[in-house]
Amino acid sequence: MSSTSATATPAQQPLHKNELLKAGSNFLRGHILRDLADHSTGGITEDSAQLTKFHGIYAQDDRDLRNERRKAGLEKAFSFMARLRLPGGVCTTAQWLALDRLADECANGTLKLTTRQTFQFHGVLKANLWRTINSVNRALLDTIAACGDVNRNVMCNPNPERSELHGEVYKVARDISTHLLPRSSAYHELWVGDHLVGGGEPEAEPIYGATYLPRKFKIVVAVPPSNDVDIFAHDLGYIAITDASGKLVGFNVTVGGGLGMSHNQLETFPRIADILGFCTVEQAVDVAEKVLVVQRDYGDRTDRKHARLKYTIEDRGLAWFRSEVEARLGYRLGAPRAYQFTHTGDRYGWVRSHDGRSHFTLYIMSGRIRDDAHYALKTALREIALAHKGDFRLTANQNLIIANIAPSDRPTIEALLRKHRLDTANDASGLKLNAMSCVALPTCGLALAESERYLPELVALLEAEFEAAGLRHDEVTLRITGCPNGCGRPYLAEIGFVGKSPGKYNIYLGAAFNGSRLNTLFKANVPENEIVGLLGPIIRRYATERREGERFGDFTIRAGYVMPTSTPQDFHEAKAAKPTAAPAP
Ligand code: SRM
Ligand code: SF4
Repeated sequence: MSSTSATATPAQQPLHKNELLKAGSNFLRGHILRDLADHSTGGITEDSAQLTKFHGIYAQDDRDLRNERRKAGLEKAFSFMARLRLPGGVCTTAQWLALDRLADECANGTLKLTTRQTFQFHGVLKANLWRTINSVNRALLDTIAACGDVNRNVMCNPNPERSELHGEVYKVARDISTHLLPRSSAYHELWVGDHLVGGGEPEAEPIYGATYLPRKFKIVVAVPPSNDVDIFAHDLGYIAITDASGKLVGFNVTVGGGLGMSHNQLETFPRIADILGFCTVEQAVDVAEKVLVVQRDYGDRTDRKHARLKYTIEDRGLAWFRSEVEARLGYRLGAPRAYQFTHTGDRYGWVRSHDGRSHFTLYIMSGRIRDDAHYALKTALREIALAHKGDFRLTANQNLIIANIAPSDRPTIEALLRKHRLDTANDASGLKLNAMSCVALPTCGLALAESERYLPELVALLEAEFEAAGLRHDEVTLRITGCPNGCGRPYLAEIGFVGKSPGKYNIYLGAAFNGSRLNTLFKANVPENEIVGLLGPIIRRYATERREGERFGDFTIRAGYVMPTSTPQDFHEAKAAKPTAAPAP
């Protein structure tokens, strides 16, 4: 496969303006300080908005209020989103309580668990921004490099039931995250202390250089058989390989995954990562650095829509990429080892690890933690954090694990779960428990349609169809996003919805339940009120015609509703093979 923009030589094109901005920013300072001090507006300049991303901060506005404020001659209702760096999604109860308080005091009263195992605050006003970031740091957490053209939060399977193995892979995730942090002291200077750190001597970024990466860079660690981190969607991935005794011996390394695309722009496409080779545990950090450095040097800095590692590999080939990485490593990667993924979802409810500790995984729709009239989730989790002596783990599916509960403490946690009706939160349909959405409206500036706010209705509509077909407890992955950027990883869902315009979605079918195959466009531009009419008959046929153990995504391919994606272009065109034919027995 080759993308059309590969024919243009990046070297002949002018650099993207963000490259000049980064180069001239004095290692990510720019005019952020000046813009924060400007009380004449609730926003910041466009240049500062690009640079604050490297500090984990996004400038946003409330899109629900845009029209009304424009008519009233007011500036947009500006606020900020702040995203934490939380390798492996692990945090303490004290940290939870600090974030819970900050959400009320400085943000919109909610905490958002993301698809990449971390927290976001939404609705932080400019006047509260410094206090928010500073307080996060006082809780011994940070927001460094949570966004921007750098390595982002490193994900890792939370796997509490295999605590020893988790300890080993979690350490690798943390080590990679720490090693790839920007070295600029700008973050601490701006948000943590009130003076220059280290006397303001000239700085250097030994790994990144002054212009950092061409684009964002994402790393994950998966522990088979769970592919909860969706390893094939990320720039760089590590598949944990264990020996017969369950001890970690190394990783299969994956490269070149990524999901973002733009509607109808054939040169943009989601891509499943390739397996590059095998590395030992000791080599993992070095491999991360060298993979990142090759992308730093060869990634496209002229066109941000073509700047992710997936395009570098697509254009130049995996063999070329491997030789560049190995040349920098000074050794060859090993041959990939056998592994098997069975699912991408979380395992809900109670599990117990060998050390006798218990862990409770709780379904949280869209990862949004708030109190409303019917469900005081935020209060409940605060009470649990006050009583809990273990830790919390955020999952890559926007859910939460109350982890490491000692046998003697379990009755207390069980009582709190019961008191707040969280013990029944997991009694949902197989569809709901495997459903995810991105944020979209009103905070996301790129949303073309609703996502988080539409998910409850969408799930209820399709749940009714599955239930009527006798499939209430069947696990089927459903994901929706408000635009094609792919934040809820919709192209890896058996049923994917991608916002096209208000109230209209592209529907994608046919991804593998274990996250190893992308789905394909089934129908474009479907209005909300036509979704059930289109999917209902497929669900009913699945109930009666599926083979033993056949997953919904596999069935939609066998039954001819979609053909598997084999070229990037496939992704943009709906090509049903034989939509009405009965599948072969
Ligand atoms: Fe994302 C941009 C939210 C995971 C691909 N993403 C955004 C922004 C910051 C919008 C913007 O640029 O103005 C969204 C903020 C919305 C808001 O109000 O909070 C946003 N992305 C999210 C989160 C919060 C979705 C969620 O509901 O959980 C996820 C935060 C992850 C984190 O903690 O770091 C989130 N974003 C993802 C993922 C999934 C993943 O990484 O596992 C993807 C697809 C994988 C990938 O990167 O290819 C993803 N986000 C994008 C893209 C497209 C990138 C591309 O290569 O084309 C954008 C747009 C961009 O970067 O220009 C984007
Ligand atoms: Fe926003 Fe699009 Fe990401 Fe959803 S997928 S959060 S609409 S950028």
